Amino acid sequence: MIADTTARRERPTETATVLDAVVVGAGFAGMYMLHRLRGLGLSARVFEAGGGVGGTWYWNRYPGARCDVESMQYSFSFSEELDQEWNWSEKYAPQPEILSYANHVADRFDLRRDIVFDTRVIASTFDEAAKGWLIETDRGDRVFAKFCILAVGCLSAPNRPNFRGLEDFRGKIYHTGEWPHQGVDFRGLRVGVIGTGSSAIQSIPIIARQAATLTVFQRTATWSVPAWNEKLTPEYLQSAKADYPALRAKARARPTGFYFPFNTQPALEAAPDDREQQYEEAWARGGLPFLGSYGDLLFEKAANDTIADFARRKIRGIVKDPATADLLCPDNVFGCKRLCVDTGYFETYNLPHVKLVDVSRMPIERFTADGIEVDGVEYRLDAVVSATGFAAMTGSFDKIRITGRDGLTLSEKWRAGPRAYLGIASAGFPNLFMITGPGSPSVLASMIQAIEQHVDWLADCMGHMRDIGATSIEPLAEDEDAWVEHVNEVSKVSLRSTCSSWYVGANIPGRPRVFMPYIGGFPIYVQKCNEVMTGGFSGFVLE
Ligand code: N01
Repeated sequence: MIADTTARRERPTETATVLDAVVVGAGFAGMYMLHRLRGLGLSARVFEAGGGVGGTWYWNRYPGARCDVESMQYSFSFSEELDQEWNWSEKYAPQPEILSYANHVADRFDLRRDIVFDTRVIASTFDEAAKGWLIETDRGDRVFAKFCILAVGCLSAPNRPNFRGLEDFRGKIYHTGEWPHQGVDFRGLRVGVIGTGSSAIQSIPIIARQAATLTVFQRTATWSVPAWNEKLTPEYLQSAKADYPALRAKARARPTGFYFPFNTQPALEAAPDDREQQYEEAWARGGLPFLGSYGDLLFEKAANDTIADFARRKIRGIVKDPATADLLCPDNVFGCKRLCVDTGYFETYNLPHVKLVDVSRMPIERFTADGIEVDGVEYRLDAVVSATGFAAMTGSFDKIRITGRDGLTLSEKWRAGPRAYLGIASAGFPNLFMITGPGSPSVLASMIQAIEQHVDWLADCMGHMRDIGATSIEPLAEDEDAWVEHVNEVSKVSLRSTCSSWYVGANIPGRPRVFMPYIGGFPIYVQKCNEVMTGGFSGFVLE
């Protein structure tokens, strides 16, 4: 039985509304877009499937959910007053606090009056004659807008593997990305967790504290670094805020869009003892910056082997049972998949009621009425947590029937992989924009900084169109092709393109294998976007 997470409020249907812009999604991207559209004096409406703002942080309420970018940097930078008035309580903010922040932003900028909640956009169709979009929702709304802006998120379409026998299972199944708002009480239950990505490694230690037994089904072992999360002191907050704009500027200058100490020296040029010390110190600081220990870790396999060896030794040092430790040691490139940041993940496997089941060679065979069967063995379970991730980058677009020129749908156009100029717009779909779309740094940068850059660019673009009296904008196919080619070429330089991650769509059978985010670095990407703008929107046709 799949757990239900939402209840919808009643409201009248809209059928004759005409707007300058419709924004799909009220996560951080949709909220800031609405704010900028209002600033331009444009009429706008946001449709949001959830019952509140916050996007990812609205849906992902699983135990232990928190950010892996330091909270002082995981926030909007567009308002110095907002920066100064908000106080984060921990180095890595927990999900409830990030959701409170999203609600605070919505209230502070009076956003809610233009957001329609509990409403999913199901179709968006280009009207050639009117040069605009007809947007349809699952509540029967039909709204016309000149611009349609997709702020649908990169990790928002849950991946629910179609295991045999799912409907036979008598217990409850919860997806981490659609967690019940009232929470789940696992006390006394035999719980199974499928998956060992970020969502799983954050929730497993906490579920283990409640459950009678916990069985983790692992297909691929995960690289994870301790968070060493801590409370933020008033003194720290004060010193960080003393020159917040400088911190923001330093962050924007980094390939990741967030700031942390980064050692550009190659690992292969360091003496083994120095390297060991460097890794020890970086491990003691913890988090994603561990990957910044040396400059060549994601470019040279031999360099990567040094950090992978170190991390495997750490896992073996934590996990007492050697067979379990072996299973938990990844054999792929360190940081190839999104690196996880944990609190007590590996330690959890030392608990007597926690068991790890390898499903790499023998996959989950089926669900039974009483549990999950692997390799002829039935694991008896009362509840299952599906931490199986998302149809990343394109899944949220696929959920909407987006029809552009000549009846072509975006899903058809993207069948062999996403194609978008700068990850912002796609040829054949005039006046349709995507925020942090495939082909932009998006998930490889700090999401809020990536969102702000896109929204600012789009607002400037729409303001420019208004000033020159243009009513339509669309990328040129040859510029889009060149950009997509460039995104692919750049990805080959990084070891990140070498493993079966969601970056390349390989977590879900049947998806095309294409490296989707732009890995050339945030500042280079920003420079390209700025050049396009100062060059009179080169690569776009404006009419
Ligand atoms: O999803 P994932 P996630 N049988 O795709 C396994 C962000 N995020 O929700 O690796 C068995 O990473 C799958 O196995 P494999 C962050 O960017 C951030 O954890 O494909 N197992 C994998 O172990 C992150 O990267 C935070 O072999 C199956 C797991 O399920 C992204 O969201 C927190 C399976 C899915 O892992 C996604 O993370 C949470 C099957 N049929 C998320 N199908 C922060 O800290 C899938 N799996 C900010």
